[in-house]
Amino acid sequence: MPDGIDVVRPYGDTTGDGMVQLSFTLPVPPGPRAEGAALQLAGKMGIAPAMVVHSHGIGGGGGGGAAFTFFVVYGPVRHLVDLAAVQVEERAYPLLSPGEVDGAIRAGLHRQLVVLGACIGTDAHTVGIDAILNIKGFAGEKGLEYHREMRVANLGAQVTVPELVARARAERADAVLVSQVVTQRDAHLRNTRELAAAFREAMGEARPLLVVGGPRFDPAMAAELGVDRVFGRGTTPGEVASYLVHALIGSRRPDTPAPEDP
Ligand code: B12
Repeated sequence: MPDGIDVVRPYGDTTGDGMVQLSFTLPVPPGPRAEGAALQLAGKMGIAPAMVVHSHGIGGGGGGGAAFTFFVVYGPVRHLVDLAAVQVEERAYPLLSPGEVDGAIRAGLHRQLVVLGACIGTDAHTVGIDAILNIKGFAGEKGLEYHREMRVANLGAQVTVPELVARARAERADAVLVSQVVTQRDAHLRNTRELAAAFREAMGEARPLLVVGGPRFDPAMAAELGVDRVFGRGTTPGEVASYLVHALIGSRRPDTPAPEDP
């Protein structure tokens, strides 16, 4: 985007043509009527003229045929995007290397930083919290277990909030990291509020740092949910490690990073 341009439109074939692509499912068996229904919806959403570029039946109906149709619709919108009005949660701390993280903990805390991780509620999606915690990490970055100056306990899936509070107390956790992937009926929001309330009640001001993450969280919701920080999709372990240093120790880059493992 050229400098100084604050108003943009989507780009498809030519600059500013407004083309967007949208996918959705309707509870209608596949066929011309379903495609007509999809075009009606697209038109009401401001995509006009719209094209159904893909559709197929999904789900078994009572008689064996598909009861639903999945669509991909393509077409132009007239809406403009005002970049000056965009509000997002900006990262307010520097990204540190693993050596800088360990150096900061050693110099600032004089002991290992204790991290507990878990999926709470009925959520069994552990891949996200594992990506952040396990040594093998994510997106080319090592997980928090890699850090010599961190002691990490990954409690796994379907941990109850009372169990997590008890374990945090027993381990004297500095930070509790919770993953929530299932968002049906806003379970992720309800579970996070329950987590925050339980820690507040059990430990008050002495509670550990509370960090939640998952692909459908809005990082701007931390205060509203009663936690310290919310991470969304694509988070890397380095971002989390840097945040822990920033929040628990202070964000100044350490003068002497600790040597990294070969
Ligand atoms: C793998 C998977 C499963 C596996 C999970 C295996 C496991 N051990 O984790 C199995 C088969 C068990 C499963 C089961 C179910 N699943 Co499932 N699953 C998925 C799938 C395909 C991938 C999820 C994943 O691993 N992503 C990769 C990781 C790395 O990404 P991530 O979780 O987003 O994590 C990143 C960030 O979000 C962030 N992050 C995540 N957590 C945290 C925590 C902290 C502290 C921080 C800092 C950051 C952070 O960092 C990570 C790295 O960047 C998704 C669809 C999809 N493509 O996403 C569906 C999906 C999540 N599943 C879904 C559903 C509905 C289910 C079931 C209910 C299905 C059923 N009817 O039985 C069950 C629920 C089981 C349960 N009790 O939870 C839905 C959820 C819908 C919703 N909005 O709620 C999805 C979106 C599929 C869909 N489109 O319908 N599932």
